[in-house]
Amino acid sequence: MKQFFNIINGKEVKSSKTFLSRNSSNLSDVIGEFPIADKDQLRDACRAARAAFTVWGKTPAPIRGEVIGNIGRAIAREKETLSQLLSREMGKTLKEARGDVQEAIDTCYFFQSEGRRLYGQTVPSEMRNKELTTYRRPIGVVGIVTAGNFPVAVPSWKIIPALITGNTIVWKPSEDSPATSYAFSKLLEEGGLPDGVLNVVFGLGADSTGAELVELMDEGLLNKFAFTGSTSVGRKIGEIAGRNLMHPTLELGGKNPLVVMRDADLENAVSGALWASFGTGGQRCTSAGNIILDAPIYEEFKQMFLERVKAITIGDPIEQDGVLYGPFINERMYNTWLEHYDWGKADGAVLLHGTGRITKDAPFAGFKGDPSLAFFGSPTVWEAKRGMKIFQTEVFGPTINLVKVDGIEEAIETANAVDFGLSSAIYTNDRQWAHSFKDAIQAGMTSINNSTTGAEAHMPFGGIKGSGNGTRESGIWVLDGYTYWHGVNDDVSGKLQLAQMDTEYPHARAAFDVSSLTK
Ligand code: UN1
Repeated sequence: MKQFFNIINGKEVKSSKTFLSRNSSNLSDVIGEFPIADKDQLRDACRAARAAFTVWGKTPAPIRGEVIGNIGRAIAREKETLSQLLSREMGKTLKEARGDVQEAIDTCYFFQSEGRRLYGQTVPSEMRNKELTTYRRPIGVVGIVTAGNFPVAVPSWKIIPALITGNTIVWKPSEDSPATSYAFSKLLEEGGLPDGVLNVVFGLGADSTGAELVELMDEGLLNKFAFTGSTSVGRKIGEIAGRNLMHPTLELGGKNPLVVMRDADLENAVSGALWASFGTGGQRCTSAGNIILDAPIYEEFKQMFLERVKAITIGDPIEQDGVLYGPFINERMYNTWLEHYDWGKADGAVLLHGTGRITKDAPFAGFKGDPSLAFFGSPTVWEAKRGMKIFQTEVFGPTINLVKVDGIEEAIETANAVDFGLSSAIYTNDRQWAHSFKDAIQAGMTSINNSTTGAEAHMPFGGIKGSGNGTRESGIWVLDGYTYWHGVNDDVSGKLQLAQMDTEYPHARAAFDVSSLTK
């Protein structure tokens, strides 16, 4: 079996405990054995990152940009192999895996040139012979913990901006996709990162390496934390970061609304809703949670949607052709998903489609292959109402609710009636309705006539309410998460000039009374 190691200060480092990574579509296929880094190893990684920061933080930003460009080209060269590994390990389709990897390439190419900008400002001073300028400065050592559903794209949204701005990193990748993360890390190294700039520590999350890395904020070993995952873990990280006066990047859960109005192109809306609900088996933070349907098209949409649901193909996305979605990323996520059947029943929601795990005894017509090899979920559709637990709670898996409303106002109110605010979508051709939605929806991201998923790599990604703490990833906006502003006053007057006190404020002249002209 292939053995993998932590990467600390450029060296491969073993740990005494290990875990296995498996093919999510066939759990008997072991991909490799990975270390569970212990707390001392995490401290070593932080110290290596601290030492490397003194060099990397001072490397000219355009040179750091060259390294980022090299990384982008290395990932582009390995795109196909990396996508195959990603699909095998994590279970998304190859088409989606290629998209995941492409998003990292796009991120590298965007930030390569940012190395030649990273603009500060020149600001006029109120004093003569004095110049004011601002600089973006790196924050220091960044701790990163990421989820397994986007093993390349989402880490790249953190790692690449952190690197271009001169920070150094200790990254704990998800235990669901460690081989993909290891391969990605080697391509990052290949680009020309000095030893210690990127340290990669493997392990589990709760009560393991992930939680221990978070704790190191309290030991003063980290200056910044970035996390993508559940709202409950994000809150804990936010608390620890807060008492250490750090501003973490937190990308958390969602219960994303997709509204379909009475005038919408229904074919297009059904396709968008199906993809938003079941693409990646519903395991995206941007997946749709509630499809909010305008009353006049409710029945027609429901029939069209259910027909498309019955025709979905599910299976191992590498072994079978035409699969829309593959397995659950792991057994724990399957078990958590299964619970929502009880919530729906308890609240009186109507189950329109879905039978839990796909097995030989509970088959699904569109399933290809042997369902006992992994955890595959049957596409599940509920008729639900505002206030029900399945309406309010993020269900990470192939589940969607249809919710009936009457008119744009009720649609927007319903869309906002959850504690999350990540992505959102509306299907309509009415400019006024689209405008009202855009104006009133409580979300960090909105699509008009497209799915809730599929943000482009250079747009601000992030949410409001329970979906995060207002930080944004991607594009120019992410730079604020990995830099602080340094304001510099340069006084060449040769004397002590006091702002506000020695400033030559003008003396106004005698008041001019306009009414004197009309008297
Ligand atoms: C996530 O699920 O954590 O917008 C990220 C999208 C993808 C990223 C999703 N580009 O759906």
